[in-house]
Amino acid sequence: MPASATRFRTCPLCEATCGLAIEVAGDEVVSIRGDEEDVLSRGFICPKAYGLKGLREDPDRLRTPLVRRDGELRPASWDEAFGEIDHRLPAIAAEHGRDAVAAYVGNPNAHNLSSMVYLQVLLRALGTKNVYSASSVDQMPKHFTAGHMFGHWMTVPVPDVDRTQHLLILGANPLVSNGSLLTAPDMRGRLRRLRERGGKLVVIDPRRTRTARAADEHHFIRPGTDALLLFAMVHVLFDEGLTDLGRLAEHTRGAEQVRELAASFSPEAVAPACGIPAPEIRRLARELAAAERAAVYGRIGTTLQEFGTLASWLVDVLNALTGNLDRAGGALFPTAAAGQRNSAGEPGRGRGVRTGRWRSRVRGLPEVMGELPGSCLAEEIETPGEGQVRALITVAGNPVVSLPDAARLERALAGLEFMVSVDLYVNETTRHADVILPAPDPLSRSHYDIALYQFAARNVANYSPAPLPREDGLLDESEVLLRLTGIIAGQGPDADTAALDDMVIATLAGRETAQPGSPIEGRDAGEILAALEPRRGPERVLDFLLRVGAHGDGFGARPGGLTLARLEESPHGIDLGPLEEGRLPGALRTPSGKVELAPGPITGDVPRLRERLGALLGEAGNGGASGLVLIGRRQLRSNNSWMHNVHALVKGPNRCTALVNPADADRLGLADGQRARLRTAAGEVELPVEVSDEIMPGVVSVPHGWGHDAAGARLSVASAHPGANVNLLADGRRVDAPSGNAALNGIPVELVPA
Ligand SMILES: Nc1nc2c(c(=O)[nH]1)N[C@H]1C(S)=C(S)[C@@H](COP(=O)(O)OP(=O)(O)OC[C@H]3O[C@@H](n4cnc5c(=O)[nH]c(N)nc54)[C@H](O)[C@@H]3O)O[C@H]1N2
Ligand SMILES: Nc1nc2c(c(=O)[nH]1)N[C@H]1C(S)=C(S)[C@@H](COP(=O)(O)OP(=O)(O)OC[C@H]3O[C@@H](n4cnc5c(=O)[nH]c(N)nc54)[C@H](O)[C@@H]3O)O[C@H]1N2
Ligand code: SF4
Ligand SMILES: [Mo]
Repeated sequence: MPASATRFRTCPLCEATCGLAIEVAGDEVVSIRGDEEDVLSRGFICPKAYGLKGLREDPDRLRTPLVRRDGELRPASWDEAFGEIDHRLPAIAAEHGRDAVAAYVGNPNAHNLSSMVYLQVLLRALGTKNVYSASSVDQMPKHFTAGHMFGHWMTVPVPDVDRTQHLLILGANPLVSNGSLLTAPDMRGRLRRLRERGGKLVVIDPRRTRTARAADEHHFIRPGTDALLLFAMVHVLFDEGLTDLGRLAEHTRGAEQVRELAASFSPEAVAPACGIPAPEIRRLARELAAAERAAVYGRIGTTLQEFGTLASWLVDVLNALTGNLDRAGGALFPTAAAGQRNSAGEPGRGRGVRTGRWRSRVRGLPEVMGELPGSCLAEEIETPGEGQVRALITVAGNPVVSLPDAARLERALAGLEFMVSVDLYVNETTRHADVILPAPDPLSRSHYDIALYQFAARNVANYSPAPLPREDGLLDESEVLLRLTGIIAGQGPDADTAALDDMVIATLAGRETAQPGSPIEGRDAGEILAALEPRRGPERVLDFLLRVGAHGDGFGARPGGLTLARLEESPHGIDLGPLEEGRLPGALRTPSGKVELAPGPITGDVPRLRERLGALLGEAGNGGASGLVLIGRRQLRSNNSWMHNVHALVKGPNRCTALVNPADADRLGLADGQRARLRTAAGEVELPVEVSDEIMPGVVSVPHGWGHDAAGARLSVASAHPGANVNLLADGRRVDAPSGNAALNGIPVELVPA
């Protein structure tokens, strides 16, 4: 038995970025605990962390490339795999144009340093309009509203949970999800401390979730009506003279327009549609306004729905109108140490954002943030004509389970001319690939959370080297992505990836030295590159990003500032302090130099909301033929679709159930545990019913990420607990109009005994 050692590593599984203390012996994981000294998580972890051991040891996890031969995915060498890609992919782009090759990039890329750095390089080389990602089945409305209100997609306000006295949460369950667009490990502890210091927690959710149970107050809301509720709260603020923009008044435009727009959404007008009585709505608004420091926070329930943009906008409008935006204890803008693109350039003003620079070919949905909505992917593959998608690259994504129109997407993938996937597994999606390139397991790669620290409730920086060696035969994902880039750039399967890597850093350094306001503005790029020696790969880029970042040493300009070397000496991370208030107007990049409270691309969707309000009020019941609407939920031991092959995380009772209120169960003749069929025009699934009054009458909740019974997938553990793919029920035409984000919550469904 080799001697054991403890290695510290940030958990890459969710947005909480907890510090892990991993005891290793040789190449083996002995145990995984929380790192008590981690500057952000202080020892907190959830049960998923231990799943990293199972993931490392999983015999189903890919350890060699696979290439399809005679219809079958067979083990192959890297040379064969890249050779096959080189043989087939560039030819498709050459014959049919660049847009014929699409890319879908999934959620785990956000937790992967190599992909954060090199995926953009690959996508740029592809030069296709058909870029898709998990963002459009997730947080795109947040980017859309941040972009139009503050001038940059990433300028998303984060609730200051550690200092607020009043937190209003809509459509989020951080006690289970561990927070999203809110990197704050141990939300249970943080929310408990909020209440201990006399603060109040209010939760608005169609389900009495764990978070709702830990709150002072919980209200059921009819799915998809958050924008109505929030509008009514805005209405009350104006109606009762409770608005107070405070310091931001002179840096804000459009408040008057917001008042006019809110005029028709009185609490009395929206109450019957939302299911929350008008006096309660008035009280919610008054208490928010009266609180000394308050924050409104909305997540998946408010974004993955038909009015995601309006709901996300109104969350920030409420924060602004109550004087809580950019104020300690309110909603603040983090100052991430690396890669914070929203604070580049001259402070206070900028070019703002543009959407719709191109449109999807079939449905004409606008591009947002350089990508098209995932809801369009199936039709872009299936619909013949110029610009049809004929080849697809997926990196760390499982669109067959994550996107709407799952059945149609399966058919579409099966009909592609060529498909390449970079993944850990042969799963529901990658089983359609012609070549699968394996990624190393998370514990054999280094980590720095470039993405999630942009949304952290405290400014921190933490780098961890790989705790364990990479298994023989696997490549770092940076190498995989650069070789793919080489192929696409016409350099063949053996491109000089070291030279490509040199180009990546030289480009970054060149751009930064030309950037007004940068700490290295006007410096010689060659001198900067020399200072990064002898680092290579993702670490070289990370060192660069840290040093030019807000807390960096500016390559000598700010002695004592952050460098990667300093982080290497700090295995538990470096605490950079609480979020700062007063970042506005400096952090703004709008052309006006103001916070735009009523941007046209957002307010243009208000008439659609008004129409919906009319329809809801006119309707006798709600939902589909059974009077039901479908929503999702997350579960502690799941991670979207991909940790279900780890036995420790899936053992026990079937979790993929339909939660139904007793009143609905009675009405439909369903008993707890009975199997039932959920049906929409898009598809049908069968699953057991769980009867509980924690779910609002008229609503049924089913978790996503299941449905692991696909032929040809290689998931021996998951296939024994398959569950059903809830996105078989989702119609891809239901989207949030402005952002194109899918509306996977609030789907009218029919529920019948099986
Ligand atoms: N354990 C675990 N943690 C995860 C994940 C996981 O799969 N498992 N996934 C990670 C990812 S990718 C993300 S994006 C985050 C998401 O993090 P959260 O947003 O906190 O995720 P959910 O638990 O899905 O919470 C969404 C809540 O919205 C409610 N809801 C549904 N429709 C509506 C509506 O119309 N209005 C309102 N007000 N509420 C509604 C649901 O009942 C649910 O309680 O979680 C991350 N963390
Ligand atoms: N109905 C419904 N649908 C939803 C949601 C919902 O709430 N309801 N939530 C949506 C949300 S918020 C999200 S984020 C999406 C997630 O959607 P996706 O990102 O498409 O799916 P994941 O389940 O996260 O799958 C990730 C894939 O990455 C692979 N992987 C993991 N780590 C690595 C790695 O380091 N490298 C590589 N190359 N591969 C890796 C896994 O094996 C898996 O195949 O699902 C969305 N879909
Ligand atoms: S909460 Fe998220 S980051 Fe923390 S241990 Fe669990 S999965 Fe990992
Ligand atoms: Mo997500």
